Amino acid sequence: FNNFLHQLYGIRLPIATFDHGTPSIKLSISSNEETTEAYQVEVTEEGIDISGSEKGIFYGLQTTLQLISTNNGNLSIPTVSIKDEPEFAYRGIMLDVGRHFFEVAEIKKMIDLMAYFKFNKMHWHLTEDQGWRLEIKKYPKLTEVGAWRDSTIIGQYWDFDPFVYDGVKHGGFYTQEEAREIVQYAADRMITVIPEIELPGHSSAALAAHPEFGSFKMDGYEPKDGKPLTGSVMAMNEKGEPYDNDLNTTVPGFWGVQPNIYGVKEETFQFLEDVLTEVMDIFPSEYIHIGGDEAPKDHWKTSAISQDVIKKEGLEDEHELQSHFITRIEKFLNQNNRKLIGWDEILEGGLAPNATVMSWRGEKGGIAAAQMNHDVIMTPNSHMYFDHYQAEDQTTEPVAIGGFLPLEKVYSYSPRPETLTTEQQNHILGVQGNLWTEYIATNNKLEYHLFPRALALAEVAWMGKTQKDYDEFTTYRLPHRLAELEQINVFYRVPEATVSITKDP
Ligand code: NAG
Repeated sequence: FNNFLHQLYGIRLPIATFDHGTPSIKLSISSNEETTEAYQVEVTEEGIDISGSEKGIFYGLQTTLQLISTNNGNLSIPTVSIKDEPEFAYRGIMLDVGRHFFEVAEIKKMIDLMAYFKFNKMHWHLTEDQGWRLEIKKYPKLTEVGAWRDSTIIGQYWDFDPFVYDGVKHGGFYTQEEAREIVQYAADRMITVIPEIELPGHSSAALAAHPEFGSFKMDGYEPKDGKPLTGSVMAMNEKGEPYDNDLNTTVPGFWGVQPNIYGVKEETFQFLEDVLTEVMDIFPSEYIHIGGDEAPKDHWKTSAISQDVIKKEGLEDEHELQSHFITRIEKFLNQNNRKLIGWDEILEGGLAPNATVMSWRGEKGGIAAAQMNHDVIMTPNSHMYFDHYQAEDQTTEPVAIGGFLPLEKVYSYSPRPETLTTEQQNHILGVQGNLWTEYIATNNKLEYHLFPRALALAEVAWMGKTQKDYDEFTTYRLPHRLAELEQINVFYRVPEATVSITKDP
């Protein structure tokens, strides 16, 4: 609290000491209930009283900070009496560090901001086709090989044929010590870090390091008519040669859906369990995210080993094979007292028995899961994809992945679909904004995509449908918050209605 106050106004306030004459802040624990985030703030001329659980007091402090303003160089705070608690228990932001690596200092800066806006989950997308970002002691090649790519495609991949590359080596990874430091830093700010280790798809970087855990050519498949299978993208490597899109022997420097995925075989399960064991040791979170999205099944269709599993297990098709794969990983996580969470594709072929679903292709997957009494996090790409453009005229904005997501649309989102019964709605644990970083290579741009949209999400997540009010948000709170972001050097997009853009990311 005081550090932030100091950054904002160059002042620190005495906390927990009551000294008449000097306004001070008294904190009292009024609940030992660990999960409750409710708090009360009483501001009188005598001072500021904040009470609640440990978490509640933390949020009370954030509210107090947000109420403070300067008036001719003096700090002022209105006298108020507030009783508050969040609408949703899960209030998240996802950061993709796979497409581009971000330094520990920037992650900490984002965690500080998330805490200030009362987010309590950071979903950390640590592995991708284009980079594996977490040190795994048992498999050092994952970061020696998988954390680096030789070059990165310039512009959108449909802009050029053949692709144009920047020729710049890109990469980086977090040591286990750094990851632990982030976990602790976040925990001190009431934020749980949920790690994501993607499987069975989006795993090219891992498979570049360990092709033996893949499913293609490694287990007896011969290309038809000498032609390799292709994924959604036909590509050239940086030397202008056709990219071996099926084998993925190098870490790809272009985006899209890659065809090479993990193979369904014992040595792969052993590998993944080893990796997850180290991951669980670093991350105490209840949830472990296992990805599950966009895994093309072509290789499984042609792999003798996969087809054998289908036969042996009496499975219908490759979708059921994916479900078999994920259910086996879930069993392992559950045995270790963790819960599996995955993108909504994990519904295909049958949902693993205890899985929580992150609904990204709209709300459909989330609705289906809630109807099956599974827990859900809503993160639809229509309202919660912060990698999308913030202006309708895309030429006025730095290049992004496509899609248009203005502030107001984020604000308008309500995570509990009305088609669900009240009981089913209770399975919607919360909401999350996703920041994919294909086109986000710098800290400034990362912040520019997050802010101010994360502020709208903060109100969606905390206030719920009945309390939030867009006009009030933009008239009273937003300008104040933007001034603070400016003060602490956070890049943000100035919303159209306020002033013209003064900063260029
Ligand atoms: C999806 C991919 C993601 C990509 C993003 C871009 C999910 C769950 N999967 O295609 O890897 O970065 O959209 O908006 O979102």
